[in-house]
Amino acid sequence: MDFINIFNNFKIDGTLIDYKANNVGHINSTFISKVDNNGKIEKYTHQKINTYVFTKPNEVMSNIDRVTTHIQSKVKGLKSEDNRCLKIIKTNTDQLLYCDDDNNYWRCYKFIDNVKTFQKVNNTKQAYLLGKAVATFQKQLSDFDGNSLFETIVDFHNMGFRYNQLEQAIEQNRVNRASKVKEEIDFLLANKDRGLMIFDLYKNGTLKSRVTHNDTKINNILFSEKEDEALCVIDLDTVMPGTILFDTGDMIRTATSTALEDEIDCSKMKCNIEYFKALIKGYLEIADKFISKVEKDLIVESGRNITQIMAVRFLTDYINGDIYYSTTHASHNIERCRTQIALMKDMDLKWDQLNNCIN
Ligand code: ADP
Ligand code: GN1
Ligand code: MG
Repeated sequence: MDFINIFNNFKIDGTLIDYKANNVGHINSTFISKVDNNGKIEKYTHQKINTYVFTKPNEVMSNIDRVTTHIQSKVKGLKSEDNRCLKIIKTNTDQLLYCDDDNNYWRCYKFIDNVKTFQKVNNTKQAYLLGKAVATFQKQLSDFDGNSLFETIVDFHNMGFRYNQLEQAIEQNRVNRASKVKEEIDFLLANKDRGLMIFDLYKNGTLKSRVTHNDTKINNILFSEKEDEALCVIDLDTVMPGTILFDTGDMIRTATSTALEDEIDCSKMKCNIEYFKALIKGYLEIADKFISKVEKDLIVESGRNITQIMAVRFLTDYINGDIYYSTTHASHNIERCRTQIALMKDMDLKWDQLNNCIN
């Protein structure tokens, strides 16, 4: 990869002085660069879009361009407004993407500096702020026409489709891993029917179609340095029409986890009720004004549901030989699957307590 060539293709004033990879996400390749602009240090994020996952990068960028323009109009005039929304830097030829000689698609954002990111929630305040940020994002886009967005990954949260992928992976058993994970397969197949419910209610119109983020895990949220606000929801590749339960689900999954997604010791993975309470308090302070009764009644179910879909997707990728998510070692995806199953089981043990928090 010739980073300097990539850098030179974007409209950036100043001299590149440093760049380094950021390996936090599971999908794109992210680089943070530092530029000296007449003595002022400025930072940028360059990302190589994973075109195995996002087969139409132009459609992804068209969505992000329109969504960020919309959110920018909502945060105009607020304190630290530049930190509240991603800002795309265009190419020298005014395009949203640069395609390099190897046919890799690159985009660039202004790096949002002086913020913090977390891999898991460490206290109730962070959970509360995360809930508020997700509801604020939904509110900011509540007047955006979702039908005009491209569906960047078709059937992304369609549980039936994800189970078909799992069943196909088991049948093909390409790398002979299926027999090693019988326990996980059995658990997830036993949970299939319940898991289908939310998507079925969305498809039959009981759950309203709205603009959703679809990847509201904690490390996609930027917090202020003082940790008194969650400023910005990033990673907008999957902003599409959906039910808001996809977003409540993923924030519950990641904000209530007592361990990292890839913790090896699953006994450490529990659902933290105090974090859940704080998260929902923050979320409902804003979302209670626009969510319906049926959506609210399914909030706890959404947490279990999105945790389940992640378990299914990690297991599928493990059985397929790690072709979708980035992994650092051969058992990475199955470790991720196991933590998600552990979290589902602990949610089940605490089911009544969780539901009581909503009411
Ligand atoms: P992925 O799709 O691979 O998860 P993300 O867009 O979430 O990629 O970026 C990965 C990480 O890079 C984020 O979790 C965040 O820490 C950092 N990051 C990305 N873009 C920015 C930005 N504009 N400002 C600050 N940090 C960013
Ligand atoms: C991926 O891109 P990243 O790392 O924020 C994935 C999400 C999963 C998540 C699990 C496009 O998110 O759906 O929830 O990993 N994104 C895509 O950690 O598949
Ligand atoms: Mg991300």
